[in-house]
Amino acid sequence: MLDSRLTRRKALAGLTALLGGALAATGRSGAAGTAAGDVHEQGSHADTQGSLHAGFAGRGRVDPGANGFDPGRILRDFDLGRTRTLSGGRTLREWDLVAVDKEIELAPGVRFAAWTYNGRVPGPTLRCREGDRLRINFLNAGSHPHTIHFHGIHPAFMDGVPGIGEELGGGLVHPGERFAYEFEAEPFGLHLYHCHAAPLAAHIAKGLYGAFVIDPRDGRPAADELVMVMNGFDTNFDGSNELYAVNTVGFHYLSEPIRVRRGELVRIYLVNVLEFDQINSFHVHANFFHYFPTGTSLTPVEFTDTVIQGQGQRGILELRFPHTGKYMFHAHKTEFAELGWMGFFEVVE
Ligand SMILES: [Cu+2]
Repeated sequence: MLDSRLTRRKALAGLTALLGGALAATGRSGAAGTAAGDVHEQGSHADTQGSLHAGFAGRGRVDPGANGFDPGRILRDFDLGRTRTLSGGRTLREWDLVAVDKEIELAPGVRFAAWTYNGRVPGPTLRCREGDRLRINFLNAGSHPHTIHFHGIHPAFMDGVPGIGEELGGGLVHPGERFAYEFEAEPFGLHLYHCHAAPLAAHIAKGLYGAFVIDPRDGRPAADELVMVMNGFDTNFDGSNELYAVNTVGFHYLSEPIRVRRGELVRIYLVNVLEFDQINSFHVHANFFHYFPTGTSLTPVEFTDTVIQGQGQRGILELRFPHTGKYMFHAHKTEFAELGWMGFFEVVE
């Protein structure tokens, strides 16, 4: 269950200690020392750093089997749905999404009563091609009314907003009810979907969201493609987040770095669904990337190493790593980084 006693500060101290453990386990004790220094400054248990490490080390790691999803796999898990060709040659692409309540583990020992699409947070990364006909069969098997609101271009009654299109079965979908969202895939780019039931912040913060990729008709250049949904969790219902992450599990990519190949094009689909905080950011060390806001143009607008996104903003990053080794990536809002939103790329030959 939720640990209502987990305050933001306690989370910081505990997770920073966890970070130390994770880094020590991968032989990066120098960075762990830096983290311990932060604990020191927060007036926490710096003199018991060793025992804190031992305490968290004893709790082990988040078990992907128990959670039912693995951030290491979510990265490259694109759900293309079921397809068939309609008369006229068009593709109908179809998915089944089920809203279910589910307790998940966000960091070792930190549990959260989430609301999920298909039992995972973020929900499946839905991927299609510009011009496809899309059908999303939604079943609400959760305990509260929900919807699926897609970003993109579509008619009002397919918008997943309470009160709109309810005479046609749309709008709010009550527990036990179904609705099929159907619309064209447009425009190409990187979008998202999320529940739009009220109170909106609560329904999003509980975990009802996912990435939605519409490929251009002619595709994009071949690349190692990664989905990163930047999120956070209010574990004590105080209206602010106690833990930040990419793809839900704090520090996951610190202990299990994302392996990429030297010189290969890496394409990151970066989505910010963070509630309660006004901005989020992504920074990569020792490298620069081309940035395509919302992915709606094939021409990048920026060559940078840091990008800021407000809630609901997203963009595509393209980069190559010229050197092997381990490179950090993290929110450049350092508080978020220290509360879980940091990781490593491990560049190999
Ligand atoms: Cu909802």
